[in-house]
Amino acid sequence: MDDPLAWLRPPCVMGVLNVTPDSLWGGAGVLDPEDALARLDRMAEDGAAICDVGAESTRPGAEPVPAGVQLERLSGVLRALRVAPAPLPLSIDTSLAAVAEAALDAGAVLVNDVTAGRADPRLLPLVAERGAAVCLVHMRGDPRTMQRDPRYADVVAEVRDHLAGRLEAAVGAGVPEERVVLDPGFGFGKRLEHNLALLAGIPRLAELGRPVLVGVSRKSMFRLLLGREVEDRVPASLAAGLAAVARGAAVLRAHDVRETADALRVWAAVEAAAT
Ligand code: HH2
Repeated sequence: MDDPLAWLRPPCVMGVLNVTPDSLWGGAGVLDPEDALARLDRMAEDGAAICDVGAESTRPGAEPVPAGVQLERLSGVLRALRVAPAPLPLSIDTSLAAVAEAALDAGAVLVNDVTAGRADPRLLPLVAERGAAVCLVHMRGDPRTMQRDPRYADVVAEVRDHLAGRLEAAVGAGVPEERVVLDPGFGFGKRLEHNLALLAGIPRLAELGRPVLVGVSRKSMFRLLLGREVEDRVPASLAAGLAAVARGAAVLRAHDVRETADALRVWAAVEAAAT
């Protein structure tokens, strides 16, 4: 495969397409191929650099979804890609090699694994073998347990050390360092104060030398900070995303692609005027 991170021009947007019945926000349910393509077209038009397709909710308390069920949910998207190439690069949000493999077969360039290769030992070798890229995410425990009283002495140092270790594991499995993106995993085993410290600490995470991806879109940290419910969290998501980009984040994972892309364009225009 050509450079699987060629789409990554910081700062840019990773749009979210959840083919799930139970996601945090905007779960599309199972899509038929036509609807899938329409969603992808819209996301490309709205300004996403890549689309992250997921068939398993990883919200706090969610149960793991077996590979067979994930593949069934993805079948419409995968069938659509057999008929027409996707209008933008695709990422697959999964921890299971069998699901990642089907998406890579259909042309995905990135595997977004919230367990950073810990859930399925075959995942990182698969990424290496296929010349794909991988997003390694920090998570405490698993979605069922991660929000049970998470504690850190220094959350930024602990997340950075964990990501450094997972980066080493990926390289050990044969994934070139240049194909790795790192993500501190907002909401994955963190309290509000941890999420805020990680946003502020992005420069220390960027010291690892890899692009930092930030997924704060509509997360419950905004209920804790502002009292806003999920349907009312767009302004908060944009503000947190811009704060992250101002500190060096390269990619914003977002449900609201148009709004996020607009915010980034304004930010980039101001940056350009300043130099
Ligand atoms: N957050 C979610 C899912 N995948 N991947 C990365 N790299 N970073 C994230 O922060 C991240 C992620 C959870 O959000 P969402 O997909 O909207 O919800 P759900 O897991 O319920 O489908």
